[in-house]
Amino acid sequence: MSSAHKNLSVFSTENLPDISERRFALIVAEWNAEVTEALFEGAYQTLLTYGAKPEHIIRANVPGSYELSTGAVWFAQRDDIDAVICLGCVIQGETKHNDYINHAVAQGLTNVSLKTNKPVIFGVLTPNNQEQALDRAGGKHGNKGDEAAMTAIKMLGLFQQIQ
Ligand code: DLZ
Repeated sequence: MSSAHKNLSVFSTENLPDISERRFALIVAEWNAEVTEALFEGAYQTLLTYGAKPEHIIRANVPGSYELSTGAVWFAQRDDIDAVICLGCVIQGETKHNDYINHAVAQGLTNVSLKTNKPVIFGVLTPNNQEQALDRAGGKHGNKGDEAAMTAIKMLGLFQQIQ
């Protein structure tokens, strides 16, 4: 397994679905852009590695992680989108601002997924500092963007299996 995909070792990569005709929206928060760009690269490359076509992957930026839920519902409601992957990084600050954002996004993305009956993936890092974030965005703990993309692929496979 390549080092870029080492965090995917938590997943079995057997029996993955054919995603060559699946369409994905990748929504990326602009706050902490160094981190979220690395998450995007990881997610994008993982989708390509497992068979998605570049022309089937749409990217949209939102200002901050709080806006991920709104971006997610706009894309998940579209008939031509099969899964939405949301990427953000909320770094702990001196106030509880991060807690409010994290809870709102987690709840918001859950609601979007249940409302639209599509995989909506929570690819949001919630680290204490920038170093912890970079460790999880291509650093020593792998890239959680890869993991978010693999989660979307797995959920599409599960949905296909149970139909
Ligand atoms: C305001 C804010 C703060 C303090 N920190 C972050 C952060 O670490 N990561 C992030 O993605 N967004 C942050 N934001 C912006 C909010 O997500 C949101 O964009 C604003 O509150 C406007 O709704």
